[in-house]
Amino acid sequence: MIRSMFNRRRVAALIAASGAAALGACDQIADDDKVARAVGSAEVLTRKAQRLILSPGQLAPEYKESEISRFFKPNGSTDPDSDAYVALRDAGFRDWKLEVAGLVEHPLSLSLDQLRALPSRTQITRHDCVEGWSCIGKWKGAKLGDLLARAKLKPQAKYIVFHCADSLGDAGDGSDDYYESIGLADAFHPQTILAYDMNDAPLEVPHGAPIRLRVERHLGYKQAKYVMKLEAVASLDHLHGGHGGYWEDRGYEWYGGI
Ligand SMILES: Nc1nc2c(c(=O)[nH]1)N[C@H]1C(S)=C(S)[C@@H](COP(=O)(O)O)O[C@H]1N2
Ligand SMILES: [Mo]
Repeated sequence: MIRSMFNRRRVAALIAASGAAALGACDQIADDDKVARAVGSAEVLTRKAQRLILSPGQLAPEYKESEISRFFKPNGSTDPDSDAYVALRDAGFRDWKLEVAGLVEHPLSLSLDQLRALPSRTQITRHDCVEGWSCIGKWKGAKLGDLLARAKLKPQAKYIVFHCADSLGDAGDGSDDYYESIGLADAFHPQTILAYDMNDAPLEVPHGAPIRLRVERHLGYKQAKYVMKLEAVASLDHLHGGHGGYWEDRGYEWYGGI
């Protein structure tokens, strides 16, 4: 029963998931109607079903160099226009710092060079957007678990929040700023990285420069771009709409697992 629920959602969200066929370019994998139904599916059951089938440390599939998409579709924000971001970008992110704050013993402020000096991981994975396309890309970045171990989470910390430099509307009051969040199992998962390289080159602006999250067992909207600040929190209730992410506040599941 649980297995069939799991399969139904998986099939609806990711028509091509089991095939793992080589994708030369971004492939259309699901039509909008199926995606809409998947987004409305029972999140709690999905999460339980996934736990039964996937062990907590299970890796997302990784691909060969030859399977990397020739074109990786940029989506959502592709060119943040806030004065602060534009100034950082125009200076080649020399003055950019990642803040690590909230429920940590040692708040950090790390330059790109310092982030590059941390333990890293490189992985070729498939990005699945709920809009119905997938692309395969190669990512290199700092292992989030190692970084959090340095900052040392306080015992009350339950979630890591990713605050981004962009907003998707023009409210101008911060209410449409992009943000995301993950639980600690995902934060310490070996494939969870703050990626600064994509396909062996520094991450470009359309894909989230200078760093973006890769949390590989999750859908595209969890892969926060333009990450400026990490915040360890005990609850998501007080942030923006209270559902743990920009799209979650607009109806998507918090646990965008695949
Ligand atoms: N900061 C930020 N992160 C974001 C988004 C965004 O609009 N802003 N869009 C999300 C969505 S829906 C997808 S599919 C991916 C797109 O990543 P890409 O531009 O590298 O393809 O980024 C995700 N992360
Ligand atoms: Mo997406």
